[in-house]
Amino acid sequence: MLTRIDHIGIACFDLDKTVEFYRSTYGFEVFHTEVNEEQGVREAMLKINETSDGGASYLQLLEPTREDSTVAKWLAKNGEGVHHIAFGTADVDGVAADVRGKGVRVLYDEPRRGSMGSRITFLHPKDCHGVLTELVTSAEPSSAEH
Ligand code: CMX
Ligand code: CO
Repeated sequence: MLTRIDHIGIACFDLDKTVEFYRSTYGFEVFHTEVNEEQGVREAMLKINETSDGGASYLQLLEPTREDSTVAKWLAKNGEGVHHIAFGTADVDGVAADVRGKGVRVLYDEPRRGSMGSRITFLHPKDCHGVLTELVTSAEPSSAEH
């Protein structure tokens, strides 16, 4: 069961400048930053609000760390903008299996590590009406998440 919009992933050329735009324009502050070498990104998570499932919704600002990363390739083709959406669930394995059974390509055999120790997988945009879709289970889902 998907219970929240966990984050919107936004690809940018310069993470620091983009963070400053969201801070000075809207007042959003950085909640967390990290480099995810496997995904080839340096990222900032800006928490927007808590959600009723015990989780939260974020903006995920993404800057590529290497030329061959998926985000670098996407930026070269499209320029900056919304790269993916992510739905939160307490059971990324179960939801991935369910959507796979409905004929949607799930990109990873097993979920991989995402922001803040979460477990993530992706659904192919060509099977999701043009939207690269991520599924997320937080590192420590609260008991309220279901
Ligand atoms: N949104 C919508 N469509 C997309 C897309 C995106 N983000 N990325 C690629 N596509 C489309 C392309 O436009 C292209 O369509 P056309 O054939 O009609 O031109 C098609 O998908 C293939 O695109 P491509 O440029 O050849 O890219 P690849 O097939 O090499 O890779 C994908 C696409 C989805 C498999 C790859 O981006 C991927 O594995 N993504 C998951 C991992 C990821 O995005 N990590 C970064 C974020 C990490 C995080 O959120 O923590
Ligand atoms: Co993401």
